[in-house]
Amino acid sequence: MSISSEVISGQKGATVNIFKNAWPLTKIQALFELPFNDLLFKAHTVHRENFDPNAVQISTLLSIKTGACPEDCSYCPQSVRYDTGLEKEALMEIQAVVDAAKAAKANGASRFCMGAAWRSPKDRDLDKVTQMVEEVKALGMETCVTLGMLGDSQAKRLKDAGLDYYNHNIDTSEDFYQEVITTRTYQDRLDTIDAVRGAGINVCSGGIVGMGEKKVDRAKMLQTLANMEYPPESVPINQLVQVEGTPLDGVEQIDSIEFIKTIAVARILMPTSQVRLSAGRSEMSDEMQAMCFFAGANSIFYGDQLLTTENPSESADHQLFKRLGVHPAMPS
Ligand code: SAM
Ligand code: DTB
Ligand code: SF4
Repeated sequence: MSISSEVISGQKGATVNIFKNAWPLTKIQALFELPFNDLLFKAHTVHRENFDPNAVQISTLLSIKTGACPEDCSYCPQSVRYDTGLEKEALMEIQAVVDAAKAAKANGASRFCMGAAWRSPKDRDLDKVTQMVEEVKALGMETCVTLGMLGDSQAKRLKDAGLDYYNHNIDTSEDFYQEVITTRTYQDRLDTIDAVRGAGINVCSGGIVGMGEKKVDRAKMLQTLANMEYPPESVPINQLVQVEGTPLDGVEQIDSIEFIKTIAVARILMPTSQVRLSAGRSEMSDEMQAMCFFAGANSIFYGDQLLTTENPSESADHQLFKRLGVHPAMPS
């Protein structure tokens, strides 16, 4: 069976796995073990079969509620448990969010992603967030929010407001997960993804590499994503941004070739998903990012800040796109 015949196009533009658990771990590990050039050739071929190889989707992030989060995610500067010197900020006013979205649109972003440092939103928080979604959507942008755990009725409210994507990462393998987060389970995350999918919202889910996980954890994380009944439409691959004060500050960094391989394997396993070269680009050279695009990454966060940490400047990204002959992808 060829790689691309393992999936077929399904309803709502999502891709349905016709064979659940289509990817056994051994096959994924075998991809990671391929010589680098063989793996990249395979990934790039799959990429070309499914996408314009020179188009990169552009999303801009805004932290709409910052810090003081009760969760203990060991990578995160926004957890109340770690002293990272971050100033907390209450949920932003709607107009300020709309103004930021307008500016992002004027700068070329097609999707606006709003992030809140919550374990899960309260229903009254959603009153405000649903209005933000409606108003940003009215600007002609795709909308994405990441608000923590979500129940079915909350997901439905966001869908009714017109939300296009919900970001909720599985972060790593189920095995390694408990070494990173103790305040919510892996199953909690999968349940939220099910609620989002059930409401008919596109799923954005990926993880973080470079947290001290083993190779097998990266393979298992991608296996979990690829073997979902509907793999996520958008798969952010974050390289850990080490932040002073967090437990993961100082952990051994991931080898850059391993990072590129992770992108390539994600592309092969999820041929029609957008694979986002997500956090960590400030620490990557242009050449490294170019290799990631060749390996199948076709989406980035654009704008000089992620949620609370640094991202490459807009002018650096303009230069990069120009050097590579890459152009922003049109919204689908
Ligand atoms: N609080 C919500 C939640 O965790 O679902 C939404 C915001 S949270 C900051 C979104 C994602 O950002 C996390 O799941 C994690 O994958 C990523 N993230 C957070 N801190 C990071 C860091 N230091 N480096 C890389 N990715 C990070
Ligand atoms: C995702 O996978 N990465 C983004 C977004 N989804 C919300 C967040 C990255 C956060 C990096 C640390 C920070 O800036 O606080
Ligand atoms: Fe809170 Fe999200 Fe950060 Fe975890 S990743 S501490 S849930 S803001």
